[in-house]
Amino acid sequence: MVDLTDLQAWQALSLHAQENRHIHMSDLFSHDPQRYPRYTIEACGLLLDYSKNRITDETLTHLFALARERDLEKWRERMFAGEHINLTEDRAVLHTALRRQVDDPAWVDGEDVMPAVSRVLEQMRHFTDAVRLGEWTGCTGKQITDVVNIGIGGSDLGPRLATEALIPFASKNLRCHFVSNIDPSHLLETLAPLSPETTLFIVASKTFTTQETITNAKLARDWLIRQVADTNAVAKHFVALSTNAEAVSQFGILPENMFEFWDWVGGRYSLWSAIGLPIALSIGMDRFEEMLAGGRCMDEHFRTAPMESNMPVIMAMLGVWYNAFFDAHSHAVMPYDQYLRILPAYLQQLDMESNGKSVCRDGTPVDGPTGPIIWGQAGTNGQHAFYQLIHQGTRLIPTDFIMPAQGQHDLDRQHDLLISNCLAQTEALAFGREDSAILSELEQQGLDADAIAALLPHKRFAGNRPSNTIMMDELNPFSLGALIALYEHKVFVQGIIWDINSFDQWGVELGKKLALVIQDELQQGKTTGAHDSSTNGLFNEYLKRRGK
Ligand code: G6Q
Repeated sequence: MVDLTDLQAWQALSLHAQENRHIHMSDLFSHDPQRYPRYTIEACGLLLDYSKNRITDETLTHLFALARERDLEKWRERMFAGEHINLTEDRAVLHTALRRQVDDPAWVDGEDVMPAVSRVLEQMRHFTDAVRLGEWTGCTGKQITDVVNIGIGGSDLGPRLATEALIPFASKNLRCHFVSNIDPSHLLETLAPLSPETTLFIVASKTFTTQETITNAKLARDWLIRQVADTNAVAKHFVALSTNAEAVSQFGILPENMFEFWDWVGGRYSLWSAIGLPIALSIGMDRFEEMLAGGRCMDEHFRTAPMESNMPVIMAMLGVWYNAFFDAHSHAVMPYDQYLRILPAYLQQLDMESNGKSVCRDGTPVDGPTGPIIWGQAGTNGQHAFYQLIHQGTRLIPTDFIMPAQGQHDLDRQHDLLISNCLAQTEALAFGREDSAILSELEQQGLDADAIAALLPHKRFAGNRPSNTIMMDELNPFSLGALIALYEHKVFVQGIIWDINSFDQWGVELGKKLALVIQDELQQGKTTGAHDSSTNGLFNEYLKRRGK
């Protein structure tokens, strides 16, 4: 594969970036009254306004040329066709099949996977109906009131995001809790107010070997059996979501209580699979399928829309632009909706685990920076904390603002206040504040010329800070599905441009292995001494402080 920076489109883009380095969004807007309609697109109920970016038509032309030179369209088809594009794990990447119409075949290694997808969806429907209607009861015949999902990473963040985001659509009779951390405080604090007779545990683990999840699941199983004094209780209180039937059965969960998924579903792309069971329990299977439909709509858009009006492609290429030519190390996501407060954490995994790579597909070093640091928080909280750095710091931080037009409560005035903050931030970031406005304000305050001159640099807002705004009618299962799929495809496109495998995660695997070594040493009460002096020192200090 040709190095990124050797590509013709890249070189044209690089020259264009140098020539337009000092262009200001104020000028771009004042020269083009049509800039908003020109740089706004809609898909699947989402509106993307990308006009507040440091781009012109020429920038976009170069960016799309780059995507074409990188064969984006071919790679996109390879993904949807179920080819093994996850090379290092020799796997297909087909989470899109999970949200396909069940009569629309999807092939992996010569087999149509849709009958299996459909079977698990039916199993989920049957089970969620039974629990929600009170037909599935705990071991003492009581209705289930609390669901505890035990899982981590991809087996936690997706279902947690969607369950929390869709609380307004949730059953009032069933509360969902999520336990991920191996720190026992997480599970014990969650269980403290719960009754074992009415609690259902979901052990969510693709591999069913993840230390955190299995340790917490065992602790939960002990808690249940001890409290109800019935070793058979597991059958009525534990279900598993996994690809590993053997390990599930060894744990003691009945085969009929296991919901299967497959190795072509990556962990961080798995909320659409059986891993979505807590979402379905919370909002019901019909609503869960609306979420799948939102994802499917975005798949169709991504697959068929020309690049120039393709939302994930546009967002991805803007990210590539800032990453490469504006030294943008991070990308912020600010949902102006409290129900989306988990979104930044979810996208952190989706993006950083996928594109936090430093070698190309063929193992050679990448040619330039890859995935940015993703961060953010639900608005308006961040405005009173870290937005300062986005406005006046030395780094350029492209930011996505997300806003539903309708709030979830009958409090229009307060929703207007929320949204006015969101719009004001995008405006301030793009246009800053003219010196003349600051001067007249300071003069009105009666300050003398020296004081004004001293204050002016501190009060100056240069603006020209880029943002996207994504608006939807309301946050509901369909729009949430479309939004998540939008980001999934954005991450995919960037991976293609950087020529990396967005679908493995060897860094995560390393962490899992290293902890096992130290864990064994701690159990023996001594280190082999094979670590560095810092790790050995901390190990011994830890034992000393524990009185061992
Ligand atoms: C996701 C990652 C990782 C994974 C967790 C949990 O893409 O692989 O976050 O989801 O490590 O793994 P299990 O589901 O196998 O327990």
